[in-house]
Amino acid sequence: MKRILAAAALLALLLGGCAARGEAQREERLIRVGFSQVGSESDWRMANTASMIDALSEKNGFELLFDNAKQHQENQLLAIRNFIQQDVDYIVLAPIAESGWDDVLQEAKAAGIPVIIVDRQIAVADEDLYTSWVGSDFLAEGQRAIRWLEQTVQQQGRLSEPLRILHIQGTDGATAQLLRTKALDDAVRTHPGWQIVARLQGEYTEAKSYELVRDFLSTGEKIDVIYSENDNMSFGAIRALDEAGIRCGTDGDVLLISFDAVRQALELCMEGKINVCVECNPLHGPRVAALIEQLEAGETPAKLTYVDETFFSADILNEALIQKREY
Ligand code: GYE
Repeated sequence: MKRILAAAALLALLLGGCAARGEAQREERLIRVGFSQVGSESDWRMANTASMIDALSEKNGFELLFDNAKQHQENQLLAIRNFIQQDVDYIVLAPIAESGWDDVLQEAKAAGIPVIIVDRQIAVADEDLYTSWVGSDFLAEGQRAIRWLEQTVQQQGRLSEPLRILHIQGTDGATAQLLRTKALDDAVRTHPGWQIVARLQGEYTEAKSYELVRDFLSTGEKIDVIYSENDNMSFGAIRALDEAGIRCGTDGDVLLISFDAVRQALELCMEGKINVCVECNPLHGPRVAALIEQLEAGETPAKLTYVDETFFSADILNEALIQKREY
């Protein structure tokens, strides 16, 4: 009996060993990707994370090591160093801000690991420190918002009248912040009546924006426009405005301009609470997967790839259109 048990155990061990080797072989064929994500500060970011996880899945031939940096650059640096130590095949970085990457990307380069940047851009002395970038044209987004504002105030016959603008900014030094801000600054320079009454550092979150807008409104200062650099900060602003009894949107006293065009913002736009949603597309997962496939095939992908985007206002929105969108 003992001998039979021992033989069975040996067989199980052998079979187990074979299965483990089989799995290892299968896994060896997976492309190992370390992805350092900024955080989970917004609906846009959640949609971006979902898209990356979905595209870089095992069924698509990838093993994804995902790290959420919770909006801290130090965490991103740690994550990248960890990926280097684990000798991944590719590092994908969604950088919180543009600067501060030279050293860690030198280390990735020395380890021979290609780096792909997604969403915001990086400012490095040596452009060879990354292979490719894919994301949005944030300046064009800002300019789209400004064109909408110019046309709207022109239709209202007040293009050359004073316009008091409350500016809610995203994370300092992020490309999306720098360029959406640049578009507004450029416009303020060319419209003598336009004035930025305050700049609030909303960090792309609803909570921060709500607090700052609430405190700002308590000063009693009047505003005509809110230029909010993402939808979640717009949600916070709407809450603060509601509490202060100030109406925004198509029938209100304050024009609300928002960036991203996530589903909840489009609903609010259709209801007339947000005047315009400037689209920012977060669905970069398949784009990053395609870049990796290109590199695997020995091709050289474009250094910079910009995605196509548009904007939405209440007149063109309907429920069917909103439901058809992926985020
Ligand atoms: O607008 C915001 C997110 O970098 C485009 O980051 C991205 C921005 C997006 O948190 O919602």
